[in-house]
Amino acid sequence: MVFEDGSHKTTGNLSNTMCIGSSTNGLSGPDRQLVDGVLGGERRSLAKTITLIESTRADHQRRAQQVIGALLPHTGRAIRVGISGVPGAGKSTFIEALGNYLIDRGHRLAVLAVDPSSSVSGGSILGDKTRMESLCQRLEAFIRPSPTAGSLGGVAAKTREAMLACEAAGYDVIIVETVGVGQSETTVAGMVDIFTLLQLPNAGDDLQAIKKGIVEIADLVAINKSDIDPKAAAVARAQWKQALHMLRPASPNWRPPVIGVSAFKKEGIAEFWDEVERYREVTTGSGEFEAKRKKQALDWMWSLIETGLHQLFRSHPGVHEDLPQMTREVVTGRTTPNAAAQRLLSYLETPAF
Ligand SMILES: Nc1nc2c(ncn2[C@@H]2O[C@H](COP(=O)(O)OP(=O)(O)OP(=O)(O)O)[C@@H](O)[C@H]2O)c(=O)[nH]1
Ligand SMILES: [Mg+2]
Repeated sequence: MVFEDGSHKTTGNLSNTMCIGSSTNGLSGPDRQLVDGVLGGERRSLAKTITLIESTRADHQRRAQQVIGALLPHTGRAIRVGISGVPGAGKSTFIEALGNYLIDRGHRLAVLAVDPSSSVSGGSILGDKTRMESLCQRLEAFIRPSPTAGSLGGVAAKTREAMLACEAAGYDVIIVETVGVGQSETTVAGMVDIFTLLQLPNAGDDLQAIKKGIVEIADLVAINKSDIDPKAAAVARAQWKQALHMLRPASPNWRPPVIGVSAFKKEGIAEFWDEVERYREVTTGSGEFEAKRKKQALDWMWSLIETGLHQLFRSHPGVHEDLPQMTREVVTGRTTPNAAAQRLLSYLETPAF
C-alpha cells in the first residue's frame, strides 16, 4: 500500500493525540481488519499499520490513532531493548547475531530504528540489510527501517507507535537501534526498558561517550569486536568500569555491567542476553521497571502536548498575522521579547475558530 507523503509535519496534531486509547468503536471495516490482522500476528497487517502510522496525511493519522487505540490493550508485554553505538560499531552485525540467538530460543523479535538522518541516507537498517541477511529471512523477525519523517521528535513518535503495534502482533523482544550521534540516544533511552551501548575497544571512543554524557543513560555496555584485539578490549572494559564506577548509579539496585562481545564471532551474545534478563528481574522486583514505563508514558504525553500546543499556536490566525510585526519589533528593539511573547501567547485565549 502506498501512501502519499504530505508536507513536513512531524507528529500528529492535538486531536490525533487525544484519540490514543480512546474508544475503538469508530473503526472502519478495513481498519478493523487491520487490527485483527495485527492481533493475529500477520506481518502484512503489521507492515500496513506501521505505514499508516508513518504517513503524514491528517486522515491517515486519525485512522492510525484509532488503530493504535484498539491495539493498546494488547501491548506492553515485550522487553524493549535500545542498542546504540557509533557508525561502524557493529550494531547491525550484533543485532543479527542476537536476533538469531533469540529466535533459536523461541522468541519473536522486532527491530526498529530511530535515525533522523535516514531521510538522507535511505535508512540505516534498510541500507545494510545485507548485514542482517539471515535475520531478514526468518519469519520470527520483523525488521523495519527508521521512518523518514524529518525531526528527531517526529521520527521517535512514530517509532514508539510502531513499537506498540509490534507488541500487539506478538513480538516479545523489541530492539530499537540508533546510531550514536546527537540527541538520538537520549530519545531512544526514553522509550526502552534497557538502554545498551555498543562500544569499540579504543579509548578515544570511550572518552567521547563520557564527554557526551551518554554513560549516565547506559544500563549495559558491550565492548564489541573483542576478537580483533582482546587486550585492547580488556583495557576498554576496565576503563568503562572505572568511568561507570565514578558515577552515581541511576538505580540503587543496578550497576551497569560491562561485557566483551564479538558480533562477528557470535561470542558474548548469551552473556549479553543474560544481563538483559537479569536487569528485567532486578528492576521488576524493585518496582523500577513499571515505574520507568509509567514515567516514559507520561513524558511522551507531555511531549505530544507540547508539540500540539506549538502547532496550535503556529496555526492560530492571530499569531500568523501578528508574528511578522512582533518579530520586527523585537529585532529592532521597539518591543521586549517578553512583551512580544505575552502578546502572541494571548491569542491562544481566544479560540481560532
Ligand atoms: N572483527 C569484527 N568485526 C566486526 C564485528 N562486528 C562488526 N564487525 C564489522 O564491522 C563493520 C561494521 O559493522 P556494522 O554491523 O555494519 O556496524 P553498524 O554499527 O551497524 O554501522 P552503521 O550501520 O554504519 O551505524 C562490518 O564490516 C562488520 O563486519 C566484530 O565483532 N568483530
Ligand atoms: Mg548498521
